[in-house]
Amino acid sequence: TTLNADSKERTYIMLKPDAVNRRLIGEILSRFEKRGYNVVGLKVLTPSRELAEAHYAEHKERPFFKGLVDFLTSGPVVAIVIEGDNAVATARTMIGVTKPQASAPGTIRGDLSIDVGRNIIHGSDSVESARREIGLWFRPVEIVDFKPVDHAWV
Ligand code: 3AN
Repeated sequence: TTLNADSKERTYIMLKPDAVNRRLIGEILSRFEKRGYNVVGLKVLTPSRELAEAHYAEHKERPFFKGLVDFLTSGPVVAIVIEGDNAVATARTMIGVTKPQASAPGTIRGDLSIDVGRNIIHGSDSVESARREIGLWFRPVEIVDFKPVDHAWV
């Protein structure tokens, strides 16, 4: 089988403290794996305020910023780098929209959440954001150069 030119696109996925507390790590990770994506970076950590604020820097002036940072730093998150064809856009489709109640059934938020402040998962919104966020959360040595043996089954 041949790999197309986009097959190495990477996106940053983060399971927020609500997902970890609700023990949804396996449920959510499995969706990406079953879809055909490779997990090339994975760790559990409780983010510092500095890291959470840097991650959400674009929302600094929004009224919900402090609450968002309080929430993200309240407990462990799972930081994930997903790799595969069109990973950024496909992951966003799989996640749903910002408001869980507007997210279609079948999406991660649409199946697993109802509260915008507790929407369980983050996914980069562009290839450029993905590059920035992966650099923020991972050191290069923490991401593997993964060469799948065969892609015929996905
Ligand atoms: P998404 O995560 O869908 O890309 P963004 O980037 O617009 O959404 O917002 C980042 C995070 O900020 C969301 N995941 C959500 O947790 C929080 N957020 C966004 N809008 C609101 C809001 N109106 N009230 C509370 N939290 C919000």
